[in-house]
Amino acid sequence: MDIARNPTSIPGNPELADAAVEPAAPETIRRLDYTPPAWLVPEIALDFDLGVELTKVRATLKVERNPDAAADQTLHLCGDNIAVMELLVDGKPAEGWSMSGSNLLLPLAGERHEVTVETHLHPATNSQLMGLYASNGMLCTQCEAEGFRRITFFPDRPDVLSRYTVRMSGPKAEFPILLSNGDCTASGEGENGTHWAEWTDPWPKPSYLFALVAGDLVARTDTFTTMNGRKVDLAVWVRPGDEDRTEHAMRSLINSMKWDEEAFGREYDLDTFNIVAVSDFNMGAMENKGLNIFNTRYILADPDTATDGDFDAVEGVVGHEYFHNWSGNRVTCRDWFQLSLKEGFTVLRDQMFSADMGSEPVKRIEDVRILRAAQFPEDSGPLAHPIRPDSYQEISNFYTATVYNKGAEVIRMMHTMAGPERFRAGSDLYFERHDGEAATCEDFVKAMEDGAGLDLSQFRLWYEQAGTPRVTVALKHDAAAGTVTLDVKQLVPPTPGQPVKKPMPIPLKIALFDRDTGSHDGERTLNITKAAESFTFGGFAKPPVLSANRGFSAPIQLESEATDADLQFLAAKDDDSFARYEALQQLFTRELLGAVEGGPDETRRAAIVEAMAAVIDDRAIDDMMRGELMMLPAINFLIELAAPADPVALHEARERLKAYLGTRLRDRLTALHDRASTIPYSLEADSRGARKVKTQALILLAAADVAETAKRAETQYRAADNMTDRQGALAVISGLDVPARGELLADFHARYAGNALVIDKWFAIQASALRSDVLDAVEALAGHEDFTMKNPNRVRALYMTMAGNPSAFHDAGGRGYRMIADLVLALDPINPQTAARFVPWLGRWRKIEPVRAELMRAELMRMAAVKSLSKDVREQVTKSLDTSA
Ligand code: B3K
Ligand code: ZN
Repeated sequence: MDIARNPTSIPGNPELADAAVEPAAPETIRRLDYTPPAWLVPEIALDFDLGVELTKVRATLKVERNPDAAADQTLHLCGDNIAVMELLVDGKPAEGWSMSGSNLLLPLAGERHEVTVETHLHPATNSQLMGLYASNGMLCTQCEAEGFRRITFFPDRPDVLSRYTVRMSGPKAEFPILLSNGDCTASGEGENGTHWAEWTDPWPKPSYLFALVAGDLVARTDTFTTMNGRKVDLAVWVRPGDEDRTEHAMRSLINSMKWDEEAFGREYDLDTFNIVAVSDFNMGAMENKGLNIFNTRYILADPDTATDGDFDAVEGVVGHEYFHNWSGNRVTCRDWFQLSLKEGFTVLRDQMFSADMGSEPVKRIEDVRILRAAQFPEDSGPLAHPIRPDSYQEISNFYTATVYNKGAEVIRMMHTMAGPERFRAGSDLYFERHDGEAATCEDFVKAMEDGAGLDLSQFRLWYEQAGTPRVTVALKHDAAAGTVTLDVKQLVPPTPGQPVKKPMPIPLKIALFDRDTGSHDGERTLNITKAAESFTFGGFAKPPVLSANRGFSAPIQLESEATDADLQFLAAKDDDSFARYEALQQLFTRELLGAVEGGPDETRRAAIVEAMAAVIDDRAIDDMMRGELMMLPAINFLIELAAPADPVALHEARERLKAYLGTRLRDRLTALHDRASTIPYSLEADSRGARKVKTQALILLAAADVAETAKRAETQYRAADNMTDRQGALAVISGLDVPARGELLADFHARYAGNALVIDKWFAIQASALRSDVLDAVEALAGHEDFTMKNPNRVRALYMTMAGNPSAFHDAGGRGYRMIADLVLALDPINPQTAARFVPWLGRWRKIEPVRAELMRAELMRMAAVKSLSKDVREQVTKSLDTSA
């Protein structure tokens, strides 16, 4: 490593060390370069003297040589944007230390030492929201992945586990509540209106799980008694005034704790569990041991301000962070390449939890929709990576749909192959074997092999190879033999750095339906292992209808030769809800892709109307499922299939199909809306289902009859006693050219003034409107007094929504692309992590028709030419432009 290259790193000179450090050329970190840490830190004591402008931190590390590592005399401590104010070794001023870039190198002669370092932080100006920062006057931390090094010098890597003792003191009036990980072990009053608290976490943890919160907070409290009788004090901390919106979060927490005991045998392990909600947060939430910190968006919910979708998101994220207590905290990751070890598994766990709390089939459809809209494009684009990546420059860029959602699908396949009992045996063994360790994906796979009795040798490819396998199925009937043969072929497309792929093992669930009886002879799981394979089944005098990848048993792109009649049959008869949904989606997809190529297909359109009418009429399905079945595929998914795509042509074809359905099904949709409107508000499934179909009906009707639907939507808006109905109606109206539009948008803004989360909705509703003037609106909203670049939720509400609105983002003149690039450049110096999240939208240029593709690429080049780009944005821009893949 390069030591002391510039005057800022003169050892022992805090004044100079505080000066800006030249950004180093981005270094690529490789998975195979892993080496164990030379020094361990079994204990750390942190002492915070808190202030929003200045916080002083004194860290005392007990360090000892790692017997399992190569001998190294030098202790390497990571730092980022911090300076050494004082450095002691065993109580005496340290000697011979130096800086290497922003890291501290300290030569140590003995086997164990005590190292004390003081740093000074400026939370008020920390706009990156990593490390210790101020949000609305409170102090909070975010350390994953590499934020702890912005607080103190430390071996900031997940395989160094330490016992933490934290003492903090500060003005009591400003920070009446002082929280950290573990349990509060002492507290008291200090001088001059200060007070202090000491928190001890008995569980060794990596630095990324450290957390501290200080501020004026109020709590909803409750208790939970674990399966072995431990009484846990629970608290959800929010700003005064928000406490009435925490009931659902608390209920979700209690449900999560109970569920993890029952479903996975996992018990909570401290006397305290605290959740804190903060408004300025880079992502959804963070699983810090015993002190989860959340984006307010995933905590605050009540019927007036949160939609049913928001309620579900709160439940899912509260569950997710809680489940990390075992899958992430008790068993953590050896290095950041293993991120999916905790994230993929925990997403699967939260999906299973939400399915158990609500409707399993509906949850499955929602999860697949997210995977297809977010992960499939990633997997087929320039940023494609395996769920266990091989290299990175900035780890923050790898908190992706691939690591999270595809990671969950991969473990779900193990669940499918093993069955629930054996899967549970595998997960029990994993937790037992690796409790207290920093583990690898390989450890998980091995535990599943040993505990669940699976042979996963070929299956490991799912961790190694990127790209969504394309699987083609074709059914051949032999009337004479009474057999049917299924030919299955697979192709894993090339991805950056992986030009040639091996065939993947794929558990493919199928059923063969009798056309006459509408039933099948049982579901089969085929274990596909080769590039081409055939399976023959007897007992078929007549050709059956194939239902394939039932339940979305594998994260693949399936292509079949099913006729429209087959799809219509499955859409009406399939007993697997996902397969039924999928058959309809395929019908829609064929029609939309065909319409762009050569105009609508009248026969197919008629079949779609018939299928949709059957869905609306079917009393055997509940409204939650009906609402799912009524949704047309998202443009961002269609772009994948049409590549190179004309997104606006696809969007227009989709609008025309909506209008066609709205016209042909007008009476049914009106009746559906009327029926659903009579069901009173509650959080029960029938009431939620009613709200879902109401909005779906309005969406289709609006495309057919603007004036009539606007009236209907306005009535829904004005009568609404809940946010789902109000937002659903407003979103429909905001896409229409009607007088009520401006009035209702203004009403919404005035009604919820001061409620940040609802004002986010107000921005998002306008940015998602399917209107030709949406970019003008976005530009105007960027200048609105409620807009700020400092709050990631607000930035995402406006710009992430616009980027996901194909008719806006793909504006023919390239204005949408330009606006996103401008945003990235403006946001990068403030918050690089959030800025980098916008780059992949432009990175999809290869999927888009050549004229727009060139405009997208030009914006990437414009960004690439900016010298001061952060490491985060630089990596995404460079990879998005790379044509070598
Ligand atoms: N583990 C955190 C994510 C941290 C992201 C840092 N850039 C939230 C979660 O997945 O639970
Ligand atoms: Zn997570």
